[in-house]
Amino acid sequence: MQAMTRRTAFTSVLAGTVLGGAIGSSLAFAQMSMPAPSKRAAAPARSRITFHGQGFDPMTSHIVAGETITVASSAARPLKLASAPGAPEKIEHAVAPHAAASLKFAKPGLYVLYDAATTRFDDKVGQVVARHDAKQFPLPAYTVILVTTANGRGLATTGSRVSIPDSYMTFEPWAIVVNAGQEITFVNNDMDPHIAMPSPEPMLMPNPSGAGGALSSVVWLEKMQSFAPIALAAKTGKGAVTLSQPGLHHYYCPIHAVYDSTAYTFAPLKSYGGYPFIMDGVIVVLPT
Ligand SMILES: [Cu+2]
Repeated sequence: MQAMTRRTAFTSVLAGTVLGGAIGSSLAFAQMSMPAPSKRAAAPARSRITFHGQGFDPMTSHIVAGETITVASSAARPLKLASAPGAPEKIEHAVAPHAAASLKFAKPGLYVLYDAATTRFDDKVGQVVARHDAKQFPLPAYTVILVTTANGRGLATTGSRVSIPDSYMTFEPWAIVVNAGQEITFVNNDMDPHIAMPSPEPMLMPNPSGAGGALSSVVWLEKMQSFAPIALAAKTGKGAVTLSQPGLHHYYCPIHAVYDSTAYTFAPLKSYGGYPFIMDGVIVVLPT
């Protein structure tokens, strides 16, 4: 299967790209914040993402501003990389079949990258969703990259409350940024029960050999230790969690979405009021 092929060599590599061309602001940023790296905030470096034709592996990465991520494609068709609104710098980058692109992230922030050929950003819900005209519908192709300063910071905190509306059945807002040790609350305003639990993606897709294996283990452990499933009863069921591990936490509702390990992405379950939106969300935890 083409989608399962893990390429170890590229047939071609596109030249490195400095995003946004904002060299001036990058330099200014480098001068203003170069504190000593903190062990607690050490990012599990995921410097390589593979696009398999339907989805990306891994679906979450955490790098330090100024670092480069290689997006390699094992797909037979072109990848149209695009960034969702809210990213500090806009990304639009085509990656040819079996080629790779180097993306340099100059500014801290949360970057949701998706394949614009099959996936779009929905303003109303604030997250990506599969395009109805895509062959792979209802599977969206997306990957989330957290870019922080060397000490794990560089993002402004948001509110710490996540709610499930009774209309769309998604987690709202899709992304929050909190401090380590800060309580995050969930409120379910929907008629159906929901669950918030860590994404199984790193567990299902380990890379057992080489340096990547060790990195996968770090991510796996981080995810496993992040939090226990939170059951949210119908009509105003509440839950709370406090995360101590800085970094990017991806969670989902296992009642209404499932990770598809052959497609490398999540699938929404039918008969779901929020269909085809994936009932997932991310929590960025900043070190204190
Ligand atoms: Cu749900």
